[in-house]
Amino acid sequence: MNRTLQRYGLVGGLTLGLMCTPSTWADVLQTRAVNVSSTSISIAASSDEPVTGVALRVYSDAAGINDITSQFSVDVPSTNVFFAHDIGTAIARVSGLLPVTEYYFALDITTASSTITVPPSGAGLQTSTTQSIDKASQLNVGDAVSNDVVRFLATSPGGFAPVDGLLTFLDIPGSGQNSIAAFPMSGSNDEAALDLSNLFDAGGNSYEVFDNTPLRIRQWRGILCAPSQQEMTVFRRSDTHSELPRVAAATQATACFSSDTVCDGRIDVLDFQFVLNALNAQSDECRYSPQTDVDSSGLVDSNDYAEIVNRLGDIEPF
Ligand SMILES: [Ca+2]
Ligand SMILES: [Ca+2]
Repeated sequence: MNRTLQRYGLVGGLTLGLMCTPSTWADVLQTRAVNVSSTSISIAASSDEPVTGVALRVYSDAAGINDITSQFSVDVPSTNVFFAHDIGTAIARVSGLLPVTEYYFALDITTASSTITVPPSGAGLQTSTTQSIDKASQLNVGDAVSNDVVRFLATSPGGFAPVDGLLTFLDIPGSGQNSIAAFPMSGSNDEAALDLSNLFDAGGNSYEVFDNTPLRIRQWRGILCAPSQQEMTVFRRSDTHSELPRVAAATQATACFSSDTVCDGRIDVLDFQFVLNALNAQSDECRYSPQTDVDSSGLVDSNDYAEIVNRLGDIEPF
């Protein structure tokens, strides 16, 4: 059960955190390796204070002894994203890496009050392994890459106001793949565009996202939410896409059946657990995810349980 819950991100998972509240120092709430290609890896981070500086260090060893940062190009794309550092979200990227190679990372996040290194000294470094092939070369051989681009709105808790700087992640539960991550595009009505063509399978090939595949979308809200509540999770399904033309379509993705809150095609205790985690959350609170409000009443309560209980054991098609 715990393993299954972790798969869907419903209990503590792959996050690194410094939970030392109350504190006059900044806390780096989470880091996550994202947007992994054959030559680059990005590390996303969130802080509970506005970010004034980001430095990424790359190591060849898990102990953090052999610093190889100078061999590569490091930049901080979030510097150019309006409001990102102001709300405590950041992405640092290292390019020029070798394919199929494991690298180790430490991130220095500077705020007005302190500089925090993540992971902290003595803890295992964040690690990620590059993919085996270059996406561009794959495109050149004429393969149809028709996975779509999922657009997702970045709004403040409650969904009332668009917020630049919210960091949106997308992955496929159970695939074991890194998330793809994006900030809202400028001039896009505050939507993040998440290109499913940037998902890779275990062999380093483009991950073919079939129609109706469950997609997990998470958002980091930085200083807008309390540390324990800053990640919001929703689930969607990939839309039907056509193999031709070989151009990805931008889509909002498909909502999941309301009682199937974790969108795995069956109504079971997982769906119940997801709702339980958000019990009593109102739509303007950080704990609230529209996914857990089964009846869309604006409050997560026993009525939402009842919706699930009424369908318990049902499997697709609902
Ligand atoms: Ca389910
Ligand atoms: Ca409700």
